Amino acid sequence: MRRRGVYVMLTLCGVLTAALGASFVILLTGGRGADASDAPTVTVELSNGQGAVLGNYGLTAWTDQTFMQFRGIPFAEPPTEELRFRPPVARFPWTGTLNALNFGQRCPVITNLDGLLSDAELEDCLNLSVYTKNLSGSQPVMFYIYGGGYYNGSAEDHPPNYILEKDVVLVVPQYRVGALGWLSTYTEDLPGNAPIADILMALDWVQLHINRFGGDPQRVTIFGQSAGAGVASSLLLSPKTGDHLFKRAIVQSGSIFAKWAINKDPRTQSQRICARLGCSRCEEQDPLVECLQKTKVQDILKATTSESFSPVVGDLQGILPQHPRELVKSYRRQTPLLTGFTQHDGSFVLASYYDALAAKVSNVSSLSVRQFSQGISDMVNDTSGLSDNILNRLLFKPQILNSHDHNAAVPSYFDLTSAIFMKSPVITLATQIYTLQPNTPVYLYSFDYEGKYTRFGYEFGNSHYPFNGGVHHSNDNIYLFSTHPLEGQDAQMAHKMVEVWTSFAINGIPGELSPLTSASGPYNQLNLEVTKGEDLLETLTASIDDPDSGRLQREDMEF
Ligand SMILES: *[C@@H]1O[C@H](CO)[C@@H](O)[C@H](O)[C@H]1NC(C)=O
Ligand SMILES: *[C@@H]1O[C@H](CO)[C@@H](O)[C@H](O)[C@H]1NC(C)=O
Ligand SMILES: *[C@@H]1O[C@H](CO)[C@@H](O)[C@H](O)[C@H]1NC(C)=O
Ligand SMILES: *[C@@H]1O[C@H](CO)[C@@H](O)[C@H](O)[C@H]1NC(C)=O
Ligand SMILES: CC(=O)N[C@H]1CO[C@H](CO)[C@@H](O)[C@@H]1O
Repeated sequence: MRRRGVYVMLTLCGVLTAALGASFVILLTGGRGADASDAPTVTVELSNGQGAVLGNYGLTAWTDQTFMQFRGIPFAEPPTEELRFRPPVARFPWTGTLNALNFGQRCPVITNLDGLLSDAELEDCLNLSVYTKNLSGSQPVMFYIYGGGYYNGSAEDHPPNYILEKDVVLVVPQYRVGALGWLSTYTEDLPGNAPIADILMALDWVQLHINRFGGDPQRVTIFGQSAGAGVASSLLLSPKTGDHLFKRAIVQSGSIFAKWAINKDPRTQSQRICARLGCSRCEEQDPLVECLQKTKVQDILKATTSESFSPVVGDLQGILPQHPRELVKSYRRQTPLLTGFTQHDGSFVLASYYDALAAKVSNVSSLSVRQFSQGISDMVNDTSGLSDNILNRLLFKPQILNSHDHNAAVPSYFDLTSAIFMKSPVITLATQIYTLQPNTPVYLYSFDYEGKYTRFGYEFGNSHYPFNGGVHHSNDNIYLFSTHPLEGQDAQMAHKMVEVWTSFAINGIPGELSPLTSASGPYNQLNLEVTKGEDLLETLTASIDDPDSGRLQREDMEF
């Protein structure tokens, strides 16, 4: 059965609304950290009398260098009971040595709950993992903010064995996901954006302790992908982010300017969930809070599988006091930025949409191309309709629009979904920041490499779709985190990606990439070779302009 989170409601007249955050089936694979139960260990004394942590060793993927790994270092108290939904509370110092040989619990996700654990144990997930080759060095720090549609993700899913080939320290913090993190009523008990506060606390932890791991607290680069890109770009815009916390930022495949990145009405959502949990007087604050704080983790997760979660504007912590459109106007940070998307970054939205549609109408081809594409545009609800109309006009050949020739329309569907959900929000972030800070480098990329592995249909398979995934959402991460057994050109691509990402962290220059010199370009096509494109708007029609776009269609399959 498809996950209920792929939540797209379709009315018969073809109007589509989507709780898009949850339709983000972000694709992660299990971690592949070294199993080193009887291997030698290493102890690091944290700063400020915090106590010590015990780690062990791993090997890098390509040259078998030894690195040290400290997995599951707690940085906050368990956000459970009255701390649930609240801003994180810094971890009380421990005495002696804490075992950091294993990843801590991932923050609760319905598919990954250990039924034997208490809620306090399940919610005790605010851990971070540190990987380093040299405890006495002063190396650049890369701080990764995972994706997972704001409802999933963990440190364990992001093995370090490629990135540690380079002389950097990698930190992967966990942050709260789903209802347990994002629910808000704009009140002290549920102030909103708790997961962003988790990340800010982990960044504070880095400032305090990372030198003990051979990291330079003055050279921190944050990087985040998908939902993690939403969080990373929020940090850039937030007045709560101290300038000292990081020096550079990488924002992969998404930004806070996307429709899916902001939760419009969290208060109503909280009341709806409260009612679904069988609690009463959900419209009143005290019973609502009591209900949400006392309900068991598992029941909250069960009641919210079809809800979507994301950051909120106007949280009581002041993290996003205004809409990003407003916040960006006073943007003053001089933080070099590397941002971009995959060539077919929206094809997973197309896939979710296709599934939802297929569940609703027995024969998707009975809809015209125009009706099909209108359903995609309606997800973002541009009330003037101007952008929908222009997109239809530009992306589809007129004779195709009223036809049922969906195979011929596939490249247009790819561009439509990619532009709306990923490319446009990224381009907006890049160009707005460039325009306000033209002397701070902004690099924009399109990740164009098609290798053996893909995250297309990672969870449920992809063979039932009448199209391929192309350079799918999250495929860039296949070359940054060691989740797949890469060979040949795929391994070469991983070398390339690691080189570009780490050199940006090390010296602020991402290999041979060219920075924007105007708000229209140039941009960089990331492949085995990096090539330069003149006008970044070209990326919006990458599929229809591609002479080889026929490979995206599965001709043998009917829509
Ligand atoms: C679209 O926006 C209008 C006006 O803001 C609103 O009334 C309507 O409910 C929205 N529809 C969807 C599907 O979000
Ligand atoms: C969350 O991610 C894990 C690891 O990739 C996966 O096994 C699990 O199915 C995902 N859960 C959901 C609800 O998508
Ligand atoms: C670790 O870093 C220190 C300080 O930069 C350096 O002197 C030392 O040689 C490094 N050790 C290794 C094993 O690279
Ligand atoms: C689905 O609809 C298309 C277009 O109306 C039609 O050509 C096709 O025969 C239909 N397929 C089935 C299985 O009904
Ligand atoms: C491996 C592990 O679970 N580490 C820690 C994760 O965080 C919790 C609380 O923050 C600790 O209790 C665990 O020891």
